[in-house]
Amino acid sequence: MPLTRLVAVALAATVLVAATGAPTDAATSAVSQTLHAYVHEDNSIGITFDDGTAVQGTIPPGTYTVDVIDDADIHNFHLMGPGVDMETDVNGLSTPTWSVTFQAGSTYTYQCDPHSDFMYGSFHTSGAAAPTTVGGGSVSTSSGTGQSNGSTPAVKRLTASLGASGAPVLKLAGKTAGVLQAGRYSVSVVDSSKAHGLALRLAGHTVTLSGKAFVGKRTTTVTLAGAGRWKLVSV
Ligand SMILES: [Cu+2]
Repeated sequence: MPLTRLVAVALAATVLVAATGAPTDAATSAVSQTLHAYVHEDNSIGITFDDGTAVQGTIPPGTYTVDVIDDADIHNFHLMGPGVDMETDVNGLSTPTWSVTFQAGSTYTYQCDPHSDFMYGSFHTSGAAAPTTVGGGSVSTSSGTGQSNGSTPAVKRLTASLGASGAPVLKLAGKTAGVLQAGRYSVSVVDSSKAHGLALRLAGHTVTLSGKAFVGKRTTTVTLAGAGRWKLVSV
């Protein structure tokens, strides 16, 4: 290959890299105090700044107004993370406006609860996280909270099973699960009941694992926003 041609190819490659790198740079300059969250009938879910740039990567902490459009009656929009737990109904359409405060040095996740295995996203906030405080009660937290920077949380494996008539059983690494840390979990679901589905529940948080009509095995990835004694319930 002649040298001039080689240079042209190299230049084209450089331009290509610059072009694909652009959205990330744009995201940092596009920050607006109002965010736009959406979930549509076509399984799309997301959150953007005023100019349509996706909210991803790292954004400034602080108080934001979130305008939500949930125009799907089989999906919902659920935004969660430290100090934030807001959701629309799965059944029904709504366009609420939320005021949320994102804490520094934290990770926030959004998802459609019934389809959290493929309809989700997350972003981080800049700055240092405040020391972890557990409000009231006798909640025991295991060691290690607040130590990790949260950039690459490991996915832990759970199994959740529901017999045709028995009680739901939740296991973490083969042992009956007690306190679960916040984070992402890959859950092997075995649902043998035609009448009930499975969900994980903790103090007002409900994460659906399988629907009432579902019978069989599936693997779903869920985000548990809070640490504590998550309970597997049939719903
Ligand atoms: Cu959905």
